[in-house]
Amino acid sequence: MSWFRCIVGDVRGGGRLLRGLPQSPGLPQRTPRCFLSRGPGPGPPGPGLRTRVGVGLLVGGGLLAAWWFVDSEKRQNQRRRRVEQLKQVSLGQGVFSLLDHRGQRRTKADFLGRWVLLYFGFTHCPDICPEELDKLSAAVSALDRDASMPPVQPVFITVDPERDDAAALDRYVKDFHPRLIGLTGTPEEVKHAGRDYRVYASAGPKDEDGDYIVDHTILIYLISPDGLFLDYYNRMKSQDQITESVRNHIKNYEQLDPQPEGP
Ligand SMILES: [Cu+2]
Repeated sequence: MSWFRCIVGDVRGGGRLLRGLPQSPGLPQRTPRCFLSRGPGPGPPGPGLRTRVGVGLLVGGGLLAAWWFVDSEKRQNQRRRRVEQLKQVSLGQGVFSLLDHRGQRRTKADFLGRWVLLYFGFTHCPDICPEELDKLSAAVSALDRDASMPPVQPVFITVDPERDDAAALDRYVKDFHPRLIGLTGTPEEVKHAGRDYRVYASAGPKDEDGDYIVDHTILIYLISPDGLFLDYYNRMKSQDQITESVRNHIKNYEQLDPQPEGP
């Protein structure tokens, strides 16, 4: 088979080969020069548009996968570093084993994998504990209404195990959030749980009715699904401030840990 070959530039200098241009003899050397060739055919046509797009997509996809891998590695490393830093804070590092308001034994491990808002108080507290638990419950309810947020578990641990048995807690938690878990135990168990969060609690003198007030730390603690203390909220924090803070903690945490949580 024969066809025309066209060369741009000086043939002796190894000019660029063009294929299929019409024959145009007598043109200056630097313009395409075409001549009849009897060599092998031009072969199959070069890569088509579809092939080039396919290759482009493959290369792009490969780069994207590499970027994703590096990025997720980076986030995992950030997460590991943060967990180590939080462990050094050494708040809430121990384990507790207490009875819930239904009489079931609950340990700290039962709450792993869940966000927890934790408050220490006592059911006979005249004003502060109800106010703080109202705030805590309202923050949990606000987060419940946000479909992008995982459920946050509200927990109340008594500092007054003498009066707050499971039955008393059962009556009390109903006044706040439907998911609120009340926890109690022996004085030693309760003291141990409180000490872990550096909670101060001291019962005052009894009045003629045997009633007494317990002076105690007033803080709401935020615990991550790793069981680590992340933040605390004092009485000055409003329900909206708590909600916003918890929301931000959850968002930051999920950015560091893109894997979905287990059941
Ligand atoms: Cu109180």
